[in-house]
Amino acid sequence: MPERTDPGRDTTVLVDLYRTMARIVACDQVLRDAISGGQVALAYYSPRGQEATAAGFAAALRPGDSLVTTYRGLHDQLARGVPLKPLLAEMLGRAGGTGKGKGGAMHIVWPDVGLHLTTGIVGSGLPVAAGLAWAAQRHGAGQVTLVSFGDGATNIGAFHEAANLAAVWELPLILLCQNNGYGEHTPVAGHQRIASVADRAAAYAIPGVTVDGNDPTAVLDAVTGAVDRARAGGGPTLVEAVTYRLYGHVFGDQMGYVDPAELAAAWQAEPLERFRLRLVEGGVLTDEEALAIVEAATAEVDEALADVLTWPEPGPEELLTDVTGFPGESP
Ligand SMILES: Cc1ncc(C[n+]2csc(CCOP(=O)(O)OP(=O)(O)O)c2C)c(N)n1
Ligand SMILES: [Mg+2]
Repeated sequence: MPERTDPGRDTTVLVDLYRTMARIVACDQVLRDAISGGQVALAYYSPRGQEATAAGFAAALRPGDSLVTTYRGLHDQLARGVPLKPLLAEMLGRAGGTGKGKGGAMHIVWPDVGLHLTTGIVGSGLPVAAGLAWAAQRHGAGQVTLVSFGDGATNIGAFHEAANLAAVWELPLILLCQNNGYGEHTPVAGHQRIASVADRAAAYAIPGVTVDGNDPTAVLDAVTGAVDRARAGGGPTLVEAVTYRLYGHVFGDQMGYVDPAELAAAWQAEPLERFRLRLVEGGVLTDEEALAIVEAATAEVDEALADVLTWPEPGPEELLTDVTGFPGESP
């Protein structure tokens, strides 16, 4: 048995991180296959490559904490524990979805696990997250809010307003930037001049840390530090998880604007296989155990998708329910 490469780390935590990442990768694969095969149709923003970041931050949160994420949020939602079938059903517009199939993939909400907002408007989740953090601060039960967003979102005014207010009011907010190298088709160096997103924290006199977003334990440790600080009343932290968007911006993106050598290097270092090797070489998992985790994840997602595809779409009676602002509708 080789020497453990993660001495002092709870093996259960490591295996859970791997299981979470494997589930995200399986779900992403099954969905992309289903889109390619014409079984489903949706605008899909793959989080593949960013699974370690989601697994890491989710392991640092506890029940009662809040999460706000984006259209590229499947990994965040799965890691936080949104149930798979209602999640897939919402993405595919089925009545059994998290929003009765009326929100779609960009609007996943599941309050049971504290997921209060998924939004397609870049940067707009940040002020809402600051509001959730303010509510938690007033409530006084030690809950924190984590808001997940991209590198491009840090150029949006709403990011700066939220960071400033969170800093001034010392809100229990973790600003988690998943820096995946691009905003749509623009590399980071083409949309901001600073060397690192974490440098933005200095403008608000809050801590800013940069971590390897492809290493789940590095993310877990960094976010745990930020969460502890927030729970103790120390205010917000900006955590920049440096990662990579392996399938481009949206499904069908040919990625012609990406240097092929850069993409090949990113695939060479992709997070799931990198973590698997670390766990196997470190004696935490055998090859067979790691494979069994991946196979179980794929089987679970295959079954879930097949089932959800038989679920009905919302009927016309749903058109005017849960909707506000229609003329003639009673308040
Ligand atoms: C306010 C706003 N402006 C522009 C867009 C179009 N848009 C959609 S995704 C995106 C890129 C955002 O990049 P980033 O924040 O890095 O997130 P990523 O897609 O890389 O996860 C843009 C500009 C939008 N949805 N909302
Ligand atoms: Mg980005």
